[in-house]
Amino acid sequence: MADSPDYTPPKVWTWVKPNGGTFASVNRPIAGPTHEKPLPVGRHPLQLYSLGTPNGVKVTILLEELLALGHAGAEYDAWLIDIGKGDQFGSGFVQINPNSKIPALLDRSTPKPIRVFESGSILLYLAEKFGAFLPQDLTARTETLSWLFWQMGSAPFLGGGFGHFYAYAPTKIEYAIDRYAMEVKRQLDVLDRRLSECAYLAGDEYTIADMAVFPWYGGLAKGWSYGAGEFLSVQDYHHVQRWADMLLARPAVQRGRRVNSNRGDPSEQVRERHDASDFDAVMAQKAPGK
Ligand SMILES: N[C@@H](CCC(=O)N[C@@H](CS)C(=O)NCC(=O)O)C(=O)O
Repeated sequence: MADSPDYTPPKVWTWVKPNGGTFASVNRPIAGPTHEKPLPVGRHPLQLYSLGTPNGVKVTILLEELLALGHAGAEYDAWLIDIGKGDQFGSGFVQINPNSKIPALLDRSTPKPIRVFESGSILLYLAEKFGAFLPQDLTARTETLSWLFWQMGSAPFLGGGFGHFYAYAPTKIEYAIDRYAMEVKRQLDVLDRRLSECAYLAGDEYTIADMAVFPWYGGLAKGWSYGAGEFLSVQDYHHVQRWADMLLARPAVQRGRRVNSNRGDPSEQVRERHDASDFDAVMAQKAPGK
């Protein structure tokens, strides 16, 4: 791979494998499955194929919140898709998400199972299916969807831009890190100003917009993402901090963050979730003397 200062792009780009950096082994310029692999199916109506990344956690937070509200129909099986090992390119997964990215959902409660991909689309689908966390009032509903779509449009600059060049790229490129640090700080300021006006992003009500934004920007504010808390002075975004603490205190958010997690403290990881007791099973392993 050429060093960036001396790099002149060729007339036609060709795929040179590997190009270095984290995820280089799974990245490729073509879509479609790489291997035959049917997906497992559990007993619940909702089958979630995901991983405990910010995009995955959005959905497990919503499912746990729905269950906490008493929506028994939101019971789900959560299967771990290991994107580092290329599970997203298995034939069964690609049938559910042709874009080969987690999360993907299959709703088997309908006469013909419905597939849903793109985390924002999954949040909207579930919120509408259960009539929860999406206000009915047109102004509040529209504000919710505006922040939901804001997240979907903004986070690639945080993850694919800042996170990639700050933490994962094989070389530190000042231009790229500067460009994306500037944008991410601007985004944090957008959130901070909004959250200085109201408790939640859409107003007084906790909605799917908060659930979408929290794993990305709440995580960044709490210093979980890319080891970049100090670099981005995240403690200065006081309203984002207040909001992130409020969400973190919710038991459903705490549970949602643990589902399909394969990183960090093993006793916090609920790699697959098929029943509420799966949380207790992991906690039991953590009990003193065990
Ligand atoms: N816009 C998509 C993005 C999903 C996404 O980027 N997922 C990542 C993990 S957070 C993934 O599956 N990456 C695997 C790959 O790129 O091969 C969504 O919100 O659902």
